[in-house]
Amino acid sequence: MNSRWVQSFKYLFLTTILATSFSTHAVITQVGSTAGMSQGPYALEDFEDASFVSGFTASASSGVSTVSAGTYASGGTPSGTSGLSTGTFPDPIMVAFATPASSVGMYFGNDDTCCSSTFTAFLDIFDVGGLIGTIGVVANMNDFADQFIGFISDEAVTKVTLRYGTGSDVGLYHYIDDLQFNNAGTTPEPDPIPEPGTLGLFALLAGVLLRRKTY
Ligand SMILES: [Ca+2]
Ligand SMILES: [Ca+2]
Repeated sequence: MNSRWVQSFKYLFLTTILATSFSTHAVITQVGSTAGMSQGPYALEDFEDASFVSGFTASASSGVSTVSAGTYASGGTPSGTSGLSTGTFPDPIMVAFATPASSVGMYFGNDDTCCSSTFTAFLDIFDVGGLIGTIGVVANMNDFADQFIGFISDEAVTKVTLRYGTGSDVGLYHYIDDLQFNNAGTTPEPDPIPEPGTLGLFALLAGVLLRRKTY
């Protein structure tokens, strides 16, 4: 085997490794408002009563319940007069889906300066195999549930967990409202976006063509 083919083989090997390793990653795109939730239709739960829409289960280690937006979020609410919080604090809220979703979002609040100077609200995103991504929003610390955290994904998501900071280092009740989620099985995939795996293949082909021209 001459040196040209040895070099080509090395290049092919490395590019294939890169393409394979990157192409398994989920493409999760964070959206900043409900307007960016483009994989509808969505189910919406406004937590105005204890009878929730079907398709999800909310839980926390200390339990969850609907609570007063006036008490927990100084009345700053995206809907009605109540939201969802936990039995004790701090305690992250997990939302699991009966049928996998590819897009989930919610408002969060109780970002009260009483008990924290600043924190980031994180949403951990899981599929059947475990954690596939995390998105975050820096809280504006006005107590209101006036910030949205959400995403669209190219992978089916089985559950999400909302946590303030690490989930245990912010002395506040986690509080959410207007949870929305879709059904990954009946919604179209997002517009095709070149994935790193695809880019790697292009790089490989470009490299081969360049080499052919060079020699
Ligand atoms: Ca509400
Ligand atoms: Ca706020």
